[in-house]
Amino acid sequence: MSTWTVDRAATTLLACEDERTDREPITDQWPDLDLRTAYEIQDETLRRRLARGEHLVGVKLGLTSRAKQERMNISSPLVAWLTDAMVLPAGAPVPGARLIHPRVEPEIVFLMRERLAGPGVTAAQALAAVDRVYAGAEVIDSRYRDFRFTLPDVVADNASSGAFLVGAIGLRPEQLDLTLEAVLVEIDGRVVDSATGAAVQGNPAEALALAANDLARRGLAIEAGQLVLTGGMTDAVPAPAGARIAFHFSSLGSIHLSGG
Ligand code: 0L1
Ligand code: MG
Repeated sequence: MSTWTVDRAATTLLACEDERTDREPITDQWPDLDLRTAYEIQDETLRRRLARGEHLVGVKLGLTSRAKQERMNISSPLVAWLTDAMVLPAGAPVPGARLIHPRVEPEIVFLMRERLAGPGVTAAQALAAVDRVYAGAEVIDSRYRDFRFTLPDVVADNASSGAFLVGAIGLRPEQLDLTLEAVLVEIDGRVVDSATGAAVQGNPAEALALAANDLARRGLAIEAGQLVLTGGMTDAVPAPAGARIAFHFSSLGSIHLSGG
């Protein structure tokens, strides 16, 4: 019988984060860890973040694009939490000194005007609850060595949350075509990857609906005023000290980051 519990897993993952140490996947020692329990671990880590003074600012989706799913060899999207401690001020470098092995990915971000509660939310209903759409950059940082994990592992680990940045241009949803919104990923002046919003579940609004419906299974909802990161559009890129990373969106502007 496994000696792992929700409490022990939450303590272990938050300690890895605080101490900047990586580890083997929890499922190596707790192979029976199921998704429901993994989300309980995720919620327990959120409870502890809030207890130490962080504030919940939104929701993030992970593994919503084929590029990300193929890289991680996991075919199901997942949902996790964003707190204010993860916000990266514009112009700040990737906080390499507090992270283990950060990687950066471009995302489409929604700012919610209304509460969105599943089940049964459609993409159109989801979009109707959005106030503004932004470009975003997520700095992911798995607590698992070499980013090796199963779906329950990464759910428990709050979907590799690290830091995130929201761009300066906020458009109303009707001002752009989310499926055609393109991003070019540039590193040190060289374009290394590209995608459009269609990479994210066919339409980022589908990802938003998915998040609301998924949260509803736990009796939760996306609240007005919260941000939703809809998931990496491309594979994530490493952010070594000194690297100059830019995500150029077709309508939402550019986000510039330096490796730290
Ligand atoms: O580490 C990971 O790539 C899992 C989190 C996925 C984040 C994303 O797809 O946006
Ligand atoms: Mg992401």
